[in-house]
Amino acid sequence: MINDRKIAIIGCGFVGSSSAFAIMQSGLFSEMVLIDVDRSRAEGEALDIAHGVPFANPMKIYAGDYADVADAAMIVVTAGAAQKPGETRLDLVTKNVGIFKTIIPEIRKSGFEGVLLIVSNPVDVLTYAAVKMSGLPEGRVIGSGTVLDTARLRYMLGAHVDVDPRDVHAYVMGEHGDSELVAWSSAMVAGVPLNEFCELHGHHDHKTAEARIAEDVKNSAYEIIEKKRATYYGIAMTVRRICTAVMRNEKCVLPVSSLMVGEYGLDDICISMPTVVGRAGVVTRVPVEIDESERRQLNESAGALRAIMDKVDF
Ligand code: 6V0
Repeated sequence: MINDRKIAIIGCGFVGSSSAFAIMQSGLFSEMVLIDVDRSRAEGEALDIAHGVPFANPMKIYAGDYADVADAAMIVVTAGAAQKPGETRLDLVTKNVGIFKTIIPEIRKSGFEGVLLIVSNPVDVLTYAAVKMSGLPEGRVIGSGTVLDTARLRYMLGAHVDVDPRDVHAYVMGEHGDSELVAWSSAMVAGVPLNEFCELHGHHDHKTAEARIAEDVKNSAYEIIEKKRATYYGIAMTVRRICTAVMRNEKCVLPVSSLMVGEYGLDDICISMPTVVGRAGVVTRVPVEIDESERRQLNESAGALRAIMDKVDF
């Protein structure tokens, strides 16, 4: 039996604890279990966050283990090492797939039947690993994908044209990482094509602005990590947004990462594209129009992911 008021978070570092804090304030759940190999860390975070409950919504928050996740409606996985200086992406993948081999089978054994949200990096490869190891229907395993990158894009575009980012409709697609792309050809502000809107605001050099903004979006994480060692508030709000879409069956469009089944000619790979997200996880995908050059970039992005996945033993 699924308890619709319960969520579990696995991994209570910067990202897991910030996500727990954002979720506590959301009012979406009345029970939250925190799990970490460092039990004391999970206990400390649970206590600290619980002490904010009197200012928010009644909620039980505690450190637990895998026996506690069986009836959760959602599990968010943020466990894993972050990339260290000098470490290759492949080293990180191998390390974090190894960590997933200790986590996902435990989730499977518990009989969990809810929606599994993967946040740990490299998120596309780990979402694929979770699809393979969890035994859950593929639509119930989603990665946070490029939802955060898309938020960064909308924030920057909103500033560029002086409009509320919520009225900017533009997506980052592909890998959450260096090969991601912006679907500029479908970008709109309130139904007006982005370039036309820019013209109205005196911006005429579209190509230069697009290249600069796409680069700034891509480099956001590097810049934040360089300045404060980790990124966690933006991703915490991203986790809260995805949980809201699922638990309220919103059927809103978010570019989560999920298993492709022929979309844009892609198969057997987890990658981000605009997706209708609801109580069942992936409801349907939205194949937004992309032009020739964006399609080439998407294929290159999938190719870059495939090259890494081919070297990993799932
Ligand atoms: P962190 O602060 O080192 O926290 C990781 C936590 O995972 C620690 O508390 C560990 O004890 C715990 N952990 C490790 N192994 C296990 C295990 N087997 N079971 C349970 N817990 C375990 O890292 P941080 O929180 O900064 O980042 C976590 C992950 O999120 C990393 O892989 C990041 O790269 C990734 N991010 C993903 C983002 C996205 O957009 N998808 C954004 C930011 C970070």
